[in-house]
Amino acid sequence: MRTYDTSALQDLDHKHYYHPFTNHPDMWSKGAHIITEAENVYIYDSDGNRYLDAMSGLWCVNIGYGRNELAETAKLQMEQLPYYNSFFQTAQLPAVELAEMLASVTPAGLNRTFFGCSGSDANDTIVRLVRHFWSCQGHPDRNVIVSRKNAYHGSTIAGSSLGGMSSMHAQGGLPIPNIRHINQPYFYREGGDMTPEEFGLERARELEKTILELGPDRVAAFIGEPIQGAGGVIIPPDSYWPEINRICQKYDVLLCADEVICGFGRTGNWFGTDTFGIAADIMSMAKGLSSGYQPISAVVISDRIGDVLDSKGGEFTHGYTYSGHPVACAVALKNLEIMRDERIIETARENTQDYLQSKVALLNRHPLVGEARGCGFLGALELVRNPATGERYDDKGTAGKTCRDIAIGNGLVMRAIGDIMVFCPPLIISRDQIDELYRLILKTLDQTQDALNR
Ligand code: PXG
Repeated sequence: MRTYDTSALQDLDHKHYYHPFTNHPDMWSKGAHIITEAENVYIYDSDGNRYLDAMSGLWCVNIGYGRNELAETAKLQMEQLPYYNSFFQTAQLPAVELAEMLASVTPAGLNRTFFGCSGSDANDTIVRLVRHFWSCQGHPDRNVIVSRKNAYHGSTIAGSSLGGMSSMHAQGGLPIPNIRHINQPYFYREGGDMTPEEFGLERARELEKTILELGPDRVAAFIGEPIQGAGGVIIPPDSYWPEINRICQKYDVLLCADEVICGFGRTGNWFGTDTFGIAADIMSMAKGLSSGYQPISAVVISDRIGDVLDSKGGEFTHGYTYSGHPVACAVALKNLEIMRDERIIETARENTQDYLQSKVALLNRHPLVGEARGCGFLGALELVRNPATGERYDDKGTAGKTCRDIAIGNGLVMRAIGDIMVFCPPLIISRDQIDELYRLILKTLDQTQDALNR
């Protein structure tokens, strides 16, 4: 493995690079961790160290690293047409083909796609699109979007407003008006004495209460991640999504599924909406759409919405220079062709998903773990001082940070969300690699507990 002058790179980084979601002084005390290469489920740093990347980059490299067909596709597309736009009645081949592919893999009735470059901008598009949908039918006041606390829908102004992260709202004067946040279906911490079923219904019915409080003629849409990813892999009880479906249908509130993490196999099916039976009118997607090989996002809309926009919407005054970028679309299309032709999602579901989840279940026995939960290729561990009571070590996320740093030292990338450790390996992870992941997690938990008790 090639190595680099790490400290020289870290100096340059320190001087010139302002990072996303980073406490810079904290990072500088050890130096940025510089990643230089990747293959399959492994990444390598500038010193040549290897890590099992149980985060798939940032929840996105679903088909794994090193698929040269994607590089080849990008090269050919750059040679043929590196850029053209989709504004003002033009289109490019890869965008048209990708839109058709998305119609074929998404649920019936979702057949048209608007392209962007990130999950955040996809959700911005949703805000403008659903408000325009109601406005062009004579309901400009039907503009409230209901979301959840602790949801993550991106980092742009509208994306972070939709999101329910209080630390994000604290910066930049957010949220924007007419976004309402209801409680999340987080059973482990908020379920109290209820059964999961009862709790799921109760949390879903907060949507109904909010609709009735505002008046159904004010509520444009509800948005939710099938499973909240960045919120800590919050898996709703089975009763939750059917009740949300019922409520949205009853009050004609558009149901928007944020599939940015859950899409493209992460929950064991093509989409989280398939896994949970969500009757979505709109889906936003990014990440696994190109397995992270190119920045691209998509908003797929129902035929009903498309028909209204066609007949009443006039020009949609929204778009990005790189909407439908030919290189990004070509790479995403190739990624989806590989997923479809190699049956990556189905094979993972049949061969490795249950095996991975059986290991997750075993982690419930570890004395540092209050709850280990998972779904498909997502896992989460609630780190606690006392598993019987769920008591945390502190409210500063010390256990999570300690665990993450120890994991890195052990050659494992997991993410700490407060004291919840999360992981989401590439779908192509093998059984042997799952064994390796499990061993590394156990070793890391043991060492973390020692460090915390010291
Ligand atoms: N929706 C969801 C559900 C996401 O997880 C976005 C939208 C925004 O996508 P872009 O491409 O604009 O980043 C995301 C992104 C984390 C973390 O803390 C998660 C994301 C991004 C960065 C960090 O785990 N998810």
